[in-house]
Amino acid sequence: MEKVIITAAITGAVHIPSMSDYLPIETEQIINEAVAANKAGAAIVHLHARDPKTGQPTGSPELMKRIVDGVRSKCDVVIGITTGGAIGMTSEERLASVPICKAELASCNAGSVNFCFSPIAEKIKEAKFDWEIPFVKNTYKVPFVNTFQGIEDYIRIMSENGTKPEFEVYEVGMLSNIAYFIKKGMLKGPIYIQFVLGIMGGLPATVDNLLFLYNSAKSILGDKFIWSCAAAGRAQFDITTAAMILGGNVRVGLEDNLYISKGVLAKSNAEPVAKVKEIAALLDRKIATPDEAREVLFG
Ligand code: KMH
Ligand code: ZN
Repeated sequence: MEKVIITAAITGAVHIPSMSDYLPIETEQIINEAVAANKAGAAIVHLHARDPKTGQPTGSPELMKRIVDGVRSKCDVVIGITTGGAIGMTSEERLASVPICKAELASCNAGSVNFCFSPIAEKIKEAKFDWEIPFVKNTYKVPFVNTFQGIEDYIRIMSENGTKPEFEVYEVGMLSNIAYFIKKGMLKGPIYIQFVLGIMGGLPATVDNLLFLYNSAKSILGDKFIWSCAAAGRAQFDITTAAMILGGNVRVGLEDNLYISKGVLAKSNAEPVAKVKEIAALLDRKIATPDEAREVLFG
């Protein structure tokens, strides 16, 4: 089996600061977390920007550029930036960092889906910041929009800037959306897919669903795709372990799961990276370096 490419998704745009003091929100903190995750074994980091004072997700290209430059100056990890942004952001906001950062990878969400995390509001007794509760509640009524026109624009703008799309797939129909753009001749080189399970509105995080997506991808796209798997919440380590058994790559990190084990908050992104690296070792799978990941992703 190939080496496992570990991606660390550092902070995301789902969790809110009131859920964990360890969620990185300041720019330097996000940079340092990414660098430490790389030291712990991550070959790729997936980055979102947050307002350094309030932790609110932001599409600010200036902040993203500061984060990307900071990480680049300190290590050679493969950098992937988000174009998913946060629920409610416009396409312009979500895409603004692509031409500014010219990162090696950017997420490209492969279809529209409900992406709800409003139940978080019920668990917060006292919010640290005013934006947090309205932000999570809003996801009950606002979908995550990724139309065909949108996906086409994202692919085109990434291609113009030397950035490879990482397709985020939450539902099986999204694989056919990717196939459409392959047929249209818009995608070169191996297709890179991130299966994201466990989002309320998408496929639940079960081994059956992972197998279903993996087998569907093989029948819809053929064998020429590279895949990784992320799972939101407590299923993170079960599902990423199953993905490694199937020969896939994995994504962990505080974007997807704030806990390192039942009831125990992860104190850093390096912790889940180290844990998944340990599981990989038990499965006899070696870890890819950033350059080895580049070889696989870009040939
Ligand atoms: N924040 C979510 C709405 C991505 O980075 O592209 C989307 C997300 C996926 O986090
Ligand atoms: Zn993300």
